[in-house]
Amino acid sequence: MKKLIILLMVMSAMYSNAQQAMTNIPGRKTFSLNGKWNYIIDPYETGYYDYRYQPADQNPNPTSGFFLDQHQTDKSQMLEYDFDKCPTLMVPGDWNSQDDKLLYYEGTIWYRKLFTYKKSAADNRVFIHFGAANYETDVYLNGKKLGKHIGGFTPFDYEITSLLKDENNSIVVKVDNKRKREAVPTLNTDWWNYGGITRDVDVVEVPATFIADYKIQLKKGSSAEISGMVKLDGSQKSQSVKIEIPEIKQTATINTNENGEANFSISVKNLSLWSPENPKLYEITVTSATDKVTERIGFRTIETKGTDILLNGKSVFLRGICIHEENAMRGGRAYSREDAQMLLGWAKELNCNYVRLAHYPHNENMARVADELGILVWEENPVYWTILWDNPETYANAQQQLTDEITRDKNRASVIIWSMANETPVSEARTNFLRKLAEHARGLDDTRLISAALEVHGNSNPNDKVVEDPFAEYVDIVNFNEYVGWYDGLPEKCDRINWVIKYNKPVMISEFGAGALQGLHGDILTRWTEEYQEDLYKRTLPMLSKIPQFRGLTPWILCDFRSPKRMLTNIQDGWNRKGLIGQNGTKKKAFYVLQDFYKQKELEYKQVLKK
Ligand code: GCB
Repeated sequence: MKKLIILLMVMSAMYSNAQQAMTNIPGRKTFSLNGKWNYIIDPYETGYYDYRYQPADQNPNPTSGFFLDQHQTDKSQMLEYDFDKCPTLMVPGDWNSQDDKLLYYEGTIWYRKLFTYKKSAADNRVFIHFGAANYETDVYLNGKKLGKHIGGFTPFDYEITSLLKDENNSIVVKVDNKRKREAVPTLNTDWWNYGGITRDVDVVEVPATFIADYKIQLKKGSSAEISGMVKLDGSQKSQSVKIEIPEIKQTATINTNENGEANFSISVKNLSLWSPENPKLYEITVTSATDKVTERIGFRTIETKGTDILLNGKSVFLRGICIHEENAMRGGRAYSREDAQMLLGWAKELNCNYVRLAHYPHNENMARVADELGILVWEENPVYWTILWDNPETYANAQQQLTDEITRDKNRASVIIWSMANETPVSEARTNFLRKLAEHARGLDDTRLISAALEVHGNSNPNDKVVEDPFAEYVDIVNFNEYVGWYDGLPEKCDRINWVIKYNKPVMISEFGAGALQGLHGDILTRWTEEYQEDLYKRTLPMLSKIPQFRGLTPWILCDFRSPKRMLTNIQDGWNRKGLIGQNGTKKKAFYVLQDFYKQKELEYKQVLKK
């Protein structure tokens, strides 16, 4: 066992020789490296391996490798690349939607950006922070390797204080989005494998000892005590740190230990609790002798009791929708505040109080905008379908991605559920893998709920639908995906379904849906028409309402999204058409069916709140 733990520690270190990314980047002094970066498409990884296929960056004195960003200095020198002459890609942004020839590209691309940055104080420290890059990223500054990061959807940063020059710094980033069997996610997904530096890149300047991380949340089970921790990074680890909530005149003063860490607790009275009806955020400041950060944080409680989900102590029905991290209008990965406002704005229009961010951690703007708009959020680890359950490296990778997601978003009131996985096939190895992940998540954050999108099975009665996945024992909310009427019969089958779900837990439906090409019309039995999809929604909602523990749903999905698995000509053309909103932003008929259902549920909830 001990050996296994050491192995896992070594492996998770491998996945992140970037240190744990610092929290609250928007609250710090940053200099954006977004914009145009020169790029080289390198399918053979010529810029990385020499002709004997040895990695150039493993050589202590490398003479070749694109990361050196060389220029010819005398005529004897032979160079076969020149970043200065290369075209550019926009960062943030996936490469697939920026150049036709990259639409299907899976492999390595080198990015290079030149920048000048002057520190504002001599002993300050400087980091480079990436919101995310998909999937494997090697980062170099001025020819020196900063590290490698694995995982396409989580932030990472590297300290660059000692490598930074007064001017003309060259940052070179090798991004490789080749799919791999042992990776998380694995080879097979129903979404586009967008490559590139898909999120913001910032230079971040902090004091020599800085506030690297903090958790400030209501203590589990309490609405009168805010508790959490603060963590400093730097040489002056033992300091007095103040956590203040000026609006309610509350302060805690604590002393960090020799590791720079301290826990705290503040009693609070008459806190205005965050909820979709009242998305109240308080300004919080954390001040040490050397650093100060500010952030707006909301406070709410979330728990389950029997078959109910209690938000601030009252039973809530989660009116949700699934969302992929794509801007349907522009095509390609979503990344900005504006993208988040558009997607979550549509969810609001549907009368949602909740969204499922599928199938991987979305960019940080989503949870921040959800905090402001009052939308509850499910965040998901990219453990999807059939990953290698028995491979310790795969486990370490999944655990690292989950850790980074929780680290980033643990102060968001909107986030109420950490999801471990989507539609994974039942086996002992799978259940052990997910159970360990769930225990890990609870260890990092006991204030939120754990779930996973499970599958539904049949029995000898053709109309019975059974939920019996053994992982359901370990979750707080049982969620499952079902496609009666699409992959399973015609919509009229919904009228005959019996549910066999024996858990004394809240039950939610994490997916159902049908494909429809926006603008294609016909009768309700003609697949791909808006009428078929509309009829499926009309029959599914009463079918689900028969489940006694039914406490919410997230139909699949808000918008059509790109998927290389969807090849039906003139209908799919590389898009999964289960969106309630089409590729051009136009709503399909089913949108309004769900909107009406949610309006009714919202009215019922307002009655609950009055009690
Ligand atoms: C599912 C998956 C989702 C797919 C969807 C579909 O069950 O969880 O990733 O995109 O079905 O459209 O088939």
